[in-house]
Amino acid sequence: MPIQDLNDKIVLQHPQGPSVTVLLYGATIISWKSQSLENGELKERLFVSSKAFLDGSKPVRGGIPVVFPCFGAPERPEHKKLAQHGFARNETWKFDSVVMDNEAGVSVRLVLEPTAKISAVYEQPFKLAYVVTLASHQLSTDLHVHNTSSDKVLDFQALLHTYLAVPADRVSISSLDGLAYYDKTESTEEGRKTSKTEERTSVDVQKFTDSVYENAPGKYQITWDDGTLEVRAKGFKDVVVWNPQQEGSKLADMEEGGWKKYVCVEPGFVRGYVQLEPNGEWIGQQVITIQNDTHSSSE
Ligand code: TA6
Repeated sequence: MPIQDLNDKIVLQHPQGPSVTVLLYGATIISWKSQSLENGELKERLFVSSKAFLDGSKPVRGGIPVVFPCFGAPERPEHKKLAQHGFARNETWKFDSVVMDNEAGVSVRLVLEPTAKISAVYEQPFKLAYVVTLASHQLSTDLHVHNTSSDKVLDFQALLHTYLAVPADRVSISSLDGLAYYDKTESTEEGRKTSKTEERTSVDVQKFTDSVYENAPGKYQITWDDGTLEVRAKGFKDVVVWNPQQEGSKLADMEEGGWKKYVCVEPGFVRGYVQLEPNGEWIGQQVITIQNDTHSSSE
């Protein structure tokens, strides 16, 4: 059964064993399992806190939450009634169609259109489509934003808030050197808004990290002693690297020590806004590829 519609979630089953589970709530991917390149055993590649709410009562702490139409605290007048990171991650999407189902992979399309609840807080017309594609060692997630207005430009931000299941204290992310970024861990508003330049050839998250990189290369290597992942992005011109470390204990839905089990590498368009012309379509794509699985030398 390559695709199971379980009402509140969709399960994609690849013929060779990998799987993906997508909650209709927020179109949040809450599991991606693929075989270890070393021994073929299925491994969970995403982190979801054991204290995450999976009942639709609040955004999922983990997996791949979809951020739209604003990133972080709303700034624009048209977003002032929205929660942090917008509404896409806490609205229930519809399972629209099967896009692909063959030996190469499985792909489904979910859609979100204005409901009365959304229109009460967000007046712009829009249609979102989210295409999730599972291959043997790769997961692709494409966010399509349609401006369904015939006369108004749609300004928005978008981001895929991906929680990669890797050891936070041993992972490094490259190549971000030379990029301008904001450091949201700075204690003052001025500090948070001060643009810095990344000087490290590879970035670690051994301390509280919340960096918003601008005009990033769209190709990121995530490496640790047990493996390597590659993240490629198109349309998402920026990237956020986040791990709260001990600050994570302040998050009610973060399991004890959960911050040790992931790094968020989040392709997005979050520095400035996409200005989408009437009847236009914008696509942001993330492709995560497992490149290497090994046991650490210490084992
Ligand atoms: O993407 C990083 C970030 O903006 C952090 O500042 C932190 O707030 C994180 O998102 C989680 O946000 P959430 O609303 O899911 O608790």
